Amino acid sequence: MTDSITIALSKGRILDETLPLLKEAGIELVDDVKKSRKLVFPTTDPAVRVLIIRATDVPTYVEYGGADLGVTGKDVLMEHGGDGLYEPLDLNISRCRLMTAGRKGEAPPGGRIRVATKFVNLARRYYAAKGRQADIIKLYGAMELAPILGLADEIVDIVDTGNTLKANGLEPRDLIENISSRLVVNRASMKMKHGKLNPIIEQMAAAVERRRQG
Ligand code: PRT
Ligand code: MG
Repeated sequence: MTDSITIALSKGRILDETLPLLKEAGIELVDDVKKSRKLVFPTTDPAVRVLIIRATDVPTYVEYGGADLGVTGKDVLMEHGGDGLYEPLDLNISRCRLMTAGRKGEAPPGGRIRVATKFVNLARRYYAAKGRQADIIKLYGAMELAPILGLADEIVDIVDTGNTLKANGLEPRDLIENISSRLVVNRASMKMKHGKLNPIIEQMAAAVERRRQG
């Protein structure tokens, strides 16, 4: 079906900001996602359906063609590696910073450093690029606990207001990357379904631009 489109959206905080952008591109979900347990949603465009999945699964679905388009955070894309994906549009939503953080008032250790994070690939690349020897410890959540309990010297995590770090006796150290959500496109779909995808991408870009103008 070269003219039907599947869009993979991240559930959670990105979703609320993504749906209005899609609506401005003429794609509106028929059901109330908040009240439904469905994973696949029809839209007002019979040729377009939407998957609502974990943010970390979005690049995988788009890479393997399970979805033609996807929306997820730049942090997730950096961790995934971006293989097989085009990234044509910065949606300028769900902005935050990817940072290192450690115990308040303490300098990072001089030699080998222990780092807890869910972004293991990204962290490995980051410390290697800085010439630091790092042991990366994979956690799936509550990274802020690790330095306090002596599990790690540093964490790599998302920071927005900084309140979560502060509430756990930590402080931000280095900025790794400014993060926002991105539109990603499967490479084969970009060629095969260009006629259907291009207007969606252009209309989403226009919606982002209108917001930038305020
Ligand atoms: O929760 P789940 O494991 O299913 O997935 P997820 O955690 O990836 O989803 P979600 O919805 O929590 O976040 C999805 C995306 O939102 C991330 O990949 C980022 O691109 C983006 N984003 C924007 C954020 C934040 N802001 C944010 N503040 N993601 C997480 N946070 C968390 C952060 O992890 C930390 O615990 O908020 C806390 C820090 O906030 P402050 O304001 O206290 O600094
Ligand atoms: Mg979360």
